Amino acid sequence: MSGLGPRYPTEKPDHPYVQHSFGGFLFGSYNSLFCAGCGYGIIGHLFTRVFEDDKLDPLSFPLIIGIGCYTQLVTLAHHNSQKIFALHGRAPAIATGIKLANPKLKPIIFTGDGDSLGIGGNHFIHICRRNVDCVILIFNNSIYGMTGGQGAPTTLYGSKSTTSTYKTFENRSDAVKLALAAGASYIARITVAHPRTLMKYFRKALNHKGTSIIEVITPCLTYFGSKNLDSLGAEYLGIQGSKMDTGGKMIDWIKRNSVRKNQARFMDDDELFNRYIIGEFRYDNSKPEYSEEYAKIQKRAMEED
Ligand SMILES: Cc1ncc(C[n+]2csc(CCOP(=O)(O)OP(=O)(O)O)c2C)c(N)n1
Ligand code: SF4
Repeated sequence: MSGLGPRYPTEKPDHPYVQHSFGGFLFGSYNSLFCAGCGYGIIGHLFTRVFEDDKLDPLSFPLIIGIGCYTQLVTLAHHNSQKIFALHGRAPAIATGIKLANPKLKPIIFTGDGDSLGIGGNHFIHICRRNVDCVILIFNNSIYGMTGGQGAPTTLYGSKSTTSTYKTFENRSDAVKLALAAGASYIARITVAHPRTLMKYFRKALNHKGTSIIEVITPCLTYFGSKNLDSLGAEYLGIQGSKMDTGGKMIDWIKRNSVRKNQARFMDDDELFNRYIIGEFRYDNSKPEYSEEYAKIQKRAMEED
């Protein structure tokens, strides 16, 4: 949302759901503030598509939105959905409160890699541990987009960012491994270059009781792509890369840099370094859910009185 990159033209939305959103209804158009080529528009489209196709009631799915470029996705959300902007990284605390206050609701969290794994890392761990019934969509663009392209916990080793002009030398956080260790019950990673699978995982998460984590790899061409080469992740091959300064180049790279979980089993650490392993990593519907367990204790306490 830099305002630096080229912008999408103003268009009338052809998507009925979007016409009931802030952007569509109020302005009669959806003039995205994302840079042209940003992956967030794709995610917004797929999100609204699932709601529309499955005729989901937006009232049942409050949106808790972290702080980052993706926050602007709120303008696509249906009028009837409750929308809460969280403090940076604190969306899990709000989702937990909503779930306890009204267990019929299913909170959906929009969060960035910086929001969930940087400043909100602690909250992320504990919502997974508690297995609170909610869906967490982590938009991983490998950078802090909104604040100008600083390195995030997910920035790939050897890549450049505004705060690592030579190279990033830190180890990156892996949202999937973190969620597995912390105890979330449905965990998957996919990219915007795999839209059908993304929708499939999202639907599965909406029907799952417990904490669902879906990490979505998405391009930030303005701050990540334009500083980095598409040979990133294939350094071991020694090839010369070219700058990823368009959405298309970034999506090509994301596709090439993703490895399906089943293929990854046959690859060594060098081959997997800096790559994104995609697929489903856990689906466990036997794990107790936090608000249900809380309700049992509440009932017991009321009976004893
Ligand atoms: C408490 C607090 N600290 C810092 C910030 C500044 N800040 C806003 S967005 C952001 C980075 C967001 O990065 P990410 O979650 O990866 O989302 P993106 O912008 O890349 O979509 C930061 C550091 C803030 N808003 N609040
Ligand atoms: S994530 Fe990057 S490409 Fe997308 S709107 Fe933000 S700065 Fe632009």
